[in-house]
Amino acid sequence: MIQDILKKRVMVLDGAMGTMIQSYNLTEDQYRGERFAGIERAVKGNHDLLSITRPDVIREIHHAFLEAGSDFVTTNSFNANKISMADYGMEELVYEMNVASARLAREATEEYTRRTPDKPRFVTGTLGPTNKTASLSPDVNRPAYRAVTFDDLRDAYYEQARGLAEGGVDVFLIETIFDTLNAKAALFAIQHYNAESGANIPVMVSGTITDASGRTFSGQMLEAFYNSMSHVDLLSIGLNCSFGAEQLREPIEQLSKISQFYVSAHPNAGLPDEFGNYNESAREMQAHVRTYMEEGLVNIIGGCCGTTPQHIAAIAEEAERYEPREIPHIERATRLSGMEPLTINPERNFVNIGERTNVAGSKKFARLVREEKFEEALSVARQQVEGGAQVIDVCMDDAMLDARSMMRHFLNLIASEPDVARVPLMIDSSRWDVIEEGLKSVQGKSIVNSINLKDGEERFLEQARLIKKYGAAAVVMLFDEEGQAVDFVRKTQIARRSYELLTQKAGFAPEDIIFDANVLTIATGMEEHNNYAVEFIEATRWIKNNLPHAKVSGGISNLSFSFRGNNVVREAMHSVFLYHAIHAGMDMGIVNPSLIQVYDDIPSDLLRLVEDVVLNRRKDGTERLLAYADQVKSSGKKEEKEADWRKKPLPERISYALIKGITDYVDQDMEEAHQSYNKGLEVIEGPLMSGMNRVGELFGEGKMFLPQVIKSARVMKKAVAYLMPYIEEENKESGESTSAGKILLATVKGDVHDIGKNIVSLVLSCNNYEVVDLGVMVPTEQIVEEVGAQQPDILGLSGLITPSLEEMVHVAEEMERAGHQIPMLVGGATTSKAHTAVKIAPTYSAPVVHVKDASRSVGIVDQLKSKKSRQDFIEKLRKD
Ligand code: THG
Repeated sequence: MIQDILKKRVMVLDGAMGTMIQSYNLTEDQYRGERFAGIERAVKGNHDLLSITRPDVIREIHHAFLEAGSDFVTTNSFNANKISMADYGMEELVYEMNVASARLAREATEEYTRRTPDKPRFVTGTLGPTNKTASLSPDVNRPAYRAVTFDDLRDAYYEQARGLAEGGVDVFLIETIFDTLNAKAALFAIQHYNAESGANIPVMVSGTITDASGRTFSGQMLEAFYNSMSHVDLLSIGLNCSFGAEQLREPIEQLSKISQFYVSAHPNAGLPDEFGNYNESAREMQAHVRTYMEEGLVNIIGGCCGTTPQHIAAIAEEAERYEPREIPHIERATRLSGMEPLTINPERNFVNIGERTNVAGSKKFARLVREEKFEEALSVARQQVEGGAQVIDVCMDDAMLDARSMMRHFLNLIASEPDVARVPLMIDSSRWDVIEEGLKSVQGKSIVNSINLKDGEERFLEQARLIKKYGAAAVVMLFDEEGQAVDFVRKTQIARRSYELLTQKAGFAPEDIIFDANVLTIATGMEEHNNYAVEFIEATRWIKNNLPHAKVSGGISNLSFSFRGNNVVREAMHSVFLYHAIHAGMDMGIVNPSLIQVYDDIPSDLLRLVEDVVLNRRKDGTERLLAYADQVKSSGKKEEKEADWRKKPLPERISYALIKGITDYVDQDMEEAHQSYNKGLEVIEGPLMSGMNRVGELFGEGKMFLPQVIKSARVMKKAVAYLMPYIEEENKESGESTSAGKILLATVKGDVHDIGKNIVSLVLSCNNYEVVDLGVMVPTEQIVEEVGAQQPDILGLSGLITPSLEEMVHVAEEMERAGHQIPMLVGGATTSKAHTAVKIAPTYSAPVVHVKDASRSVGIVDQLKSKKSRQDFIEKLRKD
């Protein structure tokens, strides 16, 4: 029914649940109701609980939005998952909350469907992002650490999906996605629920953009996000929250061009002001939404934060007036992603897959991993990408390693390395459990390497179905129950059989099948090996002509194993082989990208000899090539030339390393800096701070995105760690061994962000302040208590999201009530000078200072601590 309506008109989603609930100003007791009156923890702000304790409020909101013209009513279940509910100790109530929320929405829609039978209404069961992120580490020092795993998320979402479905939702909506891996876990859980229950509830997906770069919080570009989500036949894909309708228009337009699904948008009522309020009026928002409609960008429209029934009524007017978006014709292609999209289609050039991050294929990489030198191991990956790899093959199959946990560890590290993570990954293992571990660790659409028919059809199909469920493409090796296919006939037979099984029985998209036609070693001296390259090339041609949309790949370096040690000959062989295989239709190959020689650059005598061998043109080809090989000395590896940026002056190098997040040269550069600046602290306050300021500027302008900024913070941290012993020594010498003062820092309750706060902590520590960091999500009571116990000189509060503003006011009030008199600093993305002055400062009698960014913290703290300037500073602040 929904599909039918969507063909005819733009459908309307409702508006914000959260900000509507806030307008009721419910008290702690009202949140609790009778049932939870006696519980220990505070639950004010637990909106989802209201479906149980205050169904009247939720019902009223649903009715108001239905009255305004919503086709879809969204359940009050945004945080009703056991990960988010852990904050309130209410994990046990999750299922009940979801059933209750779905029932309330169901009752409301049924009532309105009865009233307006020509306009049936539908229930959208919302699944929020949870409060944890699976793709990023919350700890700058441990980039491979994750606060939540794919399995945790999958189980939590499954429980929620079951509750929503059993309560009667018509559609699932995975929304406000800031981390694609979280959303992939949700999609996995829903696919599982749908298959198991037979319910087949359609799925809407809606991402969110978190900064000026136009990327998701986990760093993905929009098309990359789309590619990561489109393995499921979605009802719609769209964007919500993040911006107002005006700012969301451009990304919606992008999505509208690439999406084969219906497109949805539910923007905020403008951007929040300095007080965290959304002020765009219904009429203003309507005008912006009209520009969507005029160009046919959307099929479903609604509102997010700050939108009221008036906004929805205004939007519904526009929805009625215009035609819906027409789904464009989207070319079939293999669409992969890392943080950036990668499309492989026939028009595209050959795709290089980097082979060096393979413990079985590189002695160096194997040693680095075994010795746990992960920074260097990551540099191998980075060099691959810099050398032109468009995908990276990662293999941890080694008897001495725990391949499974190493796969996870290394992929997690890659995820926090935006220069590497921009490309899709090829997860290479002969063990299924290792592959599955890999699939649970990547937000992008990757390639599984590999599956085959060696153990029969059942296992093959089972693995293929799982790969599809996780959302990946797959390399299919041409093996069957009888073994490896070496000749054209068997290769093509197995390819056809695999293709038919995958497309007809596993529901696999043909463009997600990548055949590996087995590149086998030639010129071994055994006659039966001589035609291997030709068999591969001919099989490639056949596959491309007979199995529509499937791709062909292979491991190129296998070809030349018999010339190990002679890279001149090996490279020439690879380049000749590729030249002919690509002509036959080969799409991609596992190679050492920085060692690919240009076909035209091969000396003509060598070229003829190599071509004789690869194309099997003469019987004595191998002998003749061997004779030639004896003459040329292996040039070994080409000199790795030091990158150009290393030649720049020191401050520029420091700035470059910070912006690019390169840790390789930090120690060396810091040593040099310490020698030329004489004092450790001056290095921090000079070139390091100015580099970090540049990072801040670029982030503000949308030219850097979050994962990159985290890497910069890591470089900063490493630099400071290197300078620390010097600074301590210097402080001893100058007799400044006593601390300059004690600062207590905390990210307030409800907020998990601490990158900025960590930098503040770092800078203050470096300036001889003793910093006590209480961490994130710190409840007000704990902050106030710790101030009493620790007796700090100054308290610093941090927060990134809008609700933190209110929480900070609460902290100030409680500080006042407890009679504390120390100055308070306020910082973080949504905090502002105006909000601090007008909302926080009046509730607290000691100075409250807004700190615009980390670099200002030392100056402000110094002034507050100095007897001389303190009075002037406070005076100026008051005036301001
Ligand atoms: N098909 C698929 N996957 C594959 C292969 C394939 N994965 C592994 C392998 N084959 C492709 N990768 C490599 C990696 C390195 C080398 C060959 C293939 C290689 N290594 C040097 C050697 O052995 O001489 C090692 C040199 C060193 O230690 O530095 O050649 O075919 N689907």
